[in-house]
Amino acid sequence: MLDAIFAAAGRAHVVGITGVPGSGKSTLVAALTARIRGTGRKVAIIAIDPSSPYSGGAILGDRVRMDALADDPGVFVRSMATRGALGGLSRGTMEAVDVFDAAGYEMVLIETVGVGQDEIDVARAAHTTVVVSAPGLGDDVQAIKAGVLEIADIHVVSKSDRPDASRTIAELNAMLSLAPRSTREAGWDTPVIGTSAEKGVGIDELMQAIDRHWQSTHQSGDILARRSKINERRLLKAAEEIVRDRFARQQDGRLSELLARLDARATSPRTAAGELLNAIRIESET
Ligand SMILES: Nc1nc2c(ncn2[C@@H]2O[C@H](COP(=O)(O)OP(=O)(O)OP(=O)(O)O)[C@@H](O)[C@H]2O)c(=O)[nH]1
Ligand SMILES: [Mg+2]
Repeated sequence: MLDAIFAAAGRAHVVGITGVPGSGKSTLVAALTARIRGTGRKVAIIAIDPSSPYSGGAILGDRVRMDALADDPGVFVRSMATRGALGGLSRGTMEAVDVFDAAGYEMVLIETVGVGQDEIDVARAAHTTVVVSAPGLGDDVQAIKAGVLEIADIHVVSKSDRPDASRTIAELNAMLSLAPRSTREAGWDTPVIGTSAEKGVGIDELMQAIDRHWQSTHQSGDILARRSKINERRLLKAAEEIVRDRFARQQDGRLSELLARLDARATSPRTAAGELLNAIRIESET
């Protein structure tokens, strides 16, 4: 069924929204979704790991924020745990994207808490990556701290109703003007947009920037490279998973035998790995 769904997918605009805990992602996603709905498009929201220790109580808060959207049949909200997947997004996340895509949702928004590797991961899964920074969460611009400056197609400074927001916007603009050209995409100037979900400021501008980025990637042809990269990553991850799964099933047989030989230094890890892969292949052929 997943094969059929994958074949039917490929039209949706997948937008990753990432940022440090509490930066206002969920509030922004709710406001943005309402705005996108105004254009008639259907929106699916995947919120990654709401149970994370970094966002205690977020589920309830998100429910409240998403409540206004709950009665809208054109919006589907799905929370997903990372299930310990390296890099935050599990294979299931991308399969959920396929399901929404094939079901005719024009926009799929993926909200991930940016704590380490996760924001890089969402950037590799999305066509457009929005990095959210909140003013006053630290002295430095948080995006720099997390090393995510170059993954952002669009920077958002949330809570722009706060007095220190303009300083954060200025800092981000200054950092971007220093960023090496090589990390920039042809024909795209990464905008820095101040938003206040509470006051309804900048939401329209953000939606337009997201739409413009989508158009820009199509005009430059970059969308093809992005799609290909996403597929490559999914293929490698799936292969990894299959191999890990098969290894686990070798636990009692071939694996323990190889381990014994390794312990005796009768073989090397590399040679043993080759033998293990051979054993797996023979197993799957029979
Ligand atoms: N002043 C102000 N506060 C905001 C705004 N948007 C969100 N907040 C507040 O910031 C806090 C965090 O908002 P969330 O939307 O839950 O942030 P988040 O990034 O999704 O948080 P996690 O998912 O826990 O990482 C809440 O208390 C919001 O009320 C805004 O535009 N202005
Ligand atoms: Mg959230």
